[in-house]
Amino acid sequence: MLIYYIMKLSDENNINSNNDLDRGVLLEDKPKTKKPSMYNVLLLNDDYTPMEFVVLILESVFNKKEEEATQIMLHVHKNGIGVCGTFTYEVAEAKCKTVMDLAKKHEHPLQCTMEKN
Ligand code: TYC
Repeated sequence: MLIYYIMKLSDENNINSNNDLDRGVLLEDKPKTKKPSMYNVLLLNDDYTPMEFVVLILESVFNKKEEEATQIMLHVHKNGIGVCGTFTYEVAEAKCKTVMDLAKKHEHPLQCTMEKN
């Protein structure tokens, strides 16, 4: 666990200071502000999943408006793979599972995966 001190160079005005800050007194643990790792959720192209179904997935699971959902779907259709969102690990995992469950329920071969951003 990291511990930090605030050290202040004594200048003429502070040499005899009784102020804790000026004397380098242990204050507290360093605040933990580490950002979480982020993960891209990716859709994979296939020859059978209807375009309309992919657009519906992008709207309902990834909160995309119709225009952006259509752009992402067409990107995946043309390039084979595309990012539909970036999330923390647990959220990305849950989104992938939702997509795979919906694809299975509707008997489409749509595949969804995730990668570290
Ligand atoms: N290639 C599919 C088709 O022509 C459409 C599609 C787009 C499928 C994106 C999956 O992730 C996908 N019907």
